[in-house]
Parts: sequence; structure tokens; C-alpha cells
Amino acid sequence: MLFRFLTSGESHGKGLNVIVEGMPSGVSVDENFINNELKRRQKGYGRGGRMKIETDSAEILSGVRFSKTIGSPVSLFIRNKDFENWQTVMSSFEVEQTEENKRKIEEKSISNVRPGHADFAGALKYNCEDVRNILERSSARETASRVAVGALAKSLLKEFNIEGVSAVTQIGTVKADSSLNPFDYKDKIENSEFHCADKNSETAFKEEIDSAKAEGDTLGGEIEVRFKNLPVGLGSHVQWDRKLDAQIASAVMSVPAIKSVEIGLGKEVAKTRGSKTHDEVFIKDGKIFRETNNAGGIEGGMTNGEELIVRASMKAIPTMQKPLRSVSLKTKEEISAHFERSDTCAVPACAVVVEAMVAIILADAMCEKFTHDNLDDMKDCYFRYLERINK
Ligand code: EPS
Repeated sequence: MLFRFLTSGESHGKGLNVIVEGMPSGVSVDENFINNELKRRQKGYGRGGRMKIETDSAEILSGVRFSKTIGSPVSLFIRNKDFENWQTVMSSFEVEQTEENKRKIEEKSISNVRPGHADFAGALKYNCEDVRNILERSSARETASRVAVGALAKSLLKEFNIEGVSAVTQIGTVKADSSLNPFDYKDKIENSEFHCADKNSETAFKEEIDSAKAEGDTLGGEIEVRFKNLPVGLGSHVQWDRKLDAQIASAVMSVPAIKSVEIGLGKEVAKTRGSKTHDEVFIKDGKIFRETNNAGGIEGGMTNGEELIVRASMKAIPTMQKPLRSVSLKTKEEISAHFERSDTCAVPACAVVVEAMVAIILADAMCEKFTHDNLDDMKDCYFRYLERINK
């Protein structure tokens, strides 16, 4: 990857760090835009107590001067307000062995693994007596960093008029009207507690979440992400790891709790005949166009100029108020899984994270196709290319 990033930070540690490399110089960076993206991730009906504590904002530590990128790595820091309550438990160094400190640490140490989370495999693999060492990093809190990187990626894409949107299309068993194009409902989605285009499904979404919460249960759902104004030819057919759909699937699958990724018609392709699957190509007044978009904007691992359509399924959160049966790794006895606090449903937040991950892959593909040292050269390259392919 040319546009790449690494994150660090524990859920109840001092904060989250990100280093983003490969951002061309000369791109405008607006702190308010980044912070608004972070705010979008914090919203949604069914979130838990943590979101009441945090008001995420990113401090830019490097790579930006006078509101423009300078080509060096951009580093960001998102402070965890909750760290205040965890200073002893999450201390980087040994703490004084007072009775109070010992009690605090003991209270927060965990040996009973949550089915569905990283706890079990993580504790064995990393040789941790306290499962908290795994929980802290595998927490979905890490996704705040990705949304900050996504905001940088979007700032670059904006320079090329490339625009994205995300929407929740299902929560639990309740499905929204999937025929609505989220681009036509952008404001509605942003103002919806469910991050959803279909107003009619909101009452049923609310009931579904309320009933799960009342039963100490959790919910997953489905998300749709679209991007438009993409040039033809991002990605490549020539090598497996350069196929854009493969890169998108990998990036989206890396989001915590995502269990399936689809592009365009997705798994419906299995039962659909070729004549109804492939998007016929027409030409009028010298302009090439399609009347359908079952491919979801990607053919042969490359963008074909149509809207990119990605769908992802999120599993129900494994941190449950009514815990599942599990085992203590310490005593080797059967015991309920760990619960501290959790969201009942984080599908709206997850939509914002998936949108960010797709933006990052697209920014990388733009850097690869059109060079990425500085925005002026990139734009020169881009417009010359458009002229050649006559689009
Ligand atoms: C989250 C932060 C976490 C959880 C949630 C999402 O904070 P805390 O553990 O302090 O409540 O609210 O993560 C999970 C439930 C999980 O299982 O990972 C966030 O910032 O999105």
C-alpha cells in the first residue's frame, strides 16, 4: 500500500495513536471535518455508557502545516477521557503495592473469556494471565483511529470529487427498504439515530433494539457503503493482490465484528443467470453507459466508472449483559463470560467505520494510479488520463 497506516492504543489507556504515511502534500486538512467524522462514529441508538464519557477529537501531531499536508507522515492522537478512571489499572509502570491499588487491579482483572471475542485465542497466544491485556486492544474503541484516517483519505478523495455514503440496511431481523440509493438520502441518514435512509423502518429498529436490551442481549445488522465519481481503472486485473475488490473485502473484513462482505449483487450471483447478472454496455452520442450495476462498480478487479456498492454484515456484539456460558482460564471451571458494559447495537457506528475503510482503500488506489508525492502532480496525471480515456 502507498497510503498506509498503523494504529496503537488500548481502550482504557491514555489514548489512540495513528501514523498515516503516503498522503500527498498539498491536501487541505480540516480539523473540524476529522472531528465531525469521529462524532458520526459515536452516534446511534443502542450505544452503551462509554459513548457518554467520550467526545472524541483528534490532535494532529505532525505532517500538516498551515492546514495542508506537507508529504511527511501525518500522526494523530485521540485522547481517552475514560483513562482518568483507569490510571492505576492501565498504568504503564509498576504501581505502589498498597491495599487499594491491589484491590483495584484485582477487580478489573479477567479470566473468564467472552465467546465471540478475541479473549480466548488472544490470552493463550500472548501468554496473558489477565485477559484484560487482550480485551483492551481488541475493543472496538480502536475503530476511532480508523475513522480519523478515513477522514484524511476522504479529504484526498474530495479533491477529485469522489464522494462516499454509508447506510444501515438491517438491524437484527428488521430489514429496511434496500431499493433506496443512500446518496439520495444523505441528510436523512446523518440525522437518523439508526443511520438509515428508510424512515419507515425506524420504529421497528427501535423495538428490535429495546427488546434485545431488555433481555440483556445484543444485535448485529447489515451496512451498505457507496462511492461515486470514481475514475475507470482503479485496481488491476493482473495480480491477485492488486484487485480492488479483494483489497476492499480485506479492509472491510478487518473491521471488528464483520463476518461477510459483498460487492454489487453479492451472494445473489450464485443463483442468477449470466444474462441477468452482467451489466450490458450501451453507447449514445459517443458516451458509453450501463443501465444496471449488478457488478457494484467493479469488473476484473478494477473500477468500471459506475457507483461502487459494498455491503457488510456485522455480528451481534459479544460483550453481553446476560453473559453466555464460558470458562475461567485461571481456575479451569465453567463460569459466565465477562461483562462490564457494552453497546446493545453498534451497527450505525460500524457503518461509519466501514465507510472509512473503503475510503482508505480508494485513496490508496488513487495514489497508485496517479502518483502521490504532491496533489498538483497527481491532478495533472488524473486529468491527462481522463482526457486519454475520453471520460
Ligand atoms: C467502544 C468502546 C468500548 C465499548 C465498545 C465500543 O468501550 P468500553 O469497553 O469502555 O465500554 O463501548 O466495544 C465493545 C463493546 C467491544 O466488545 O469491543 C467504542 O469506542 O466504539
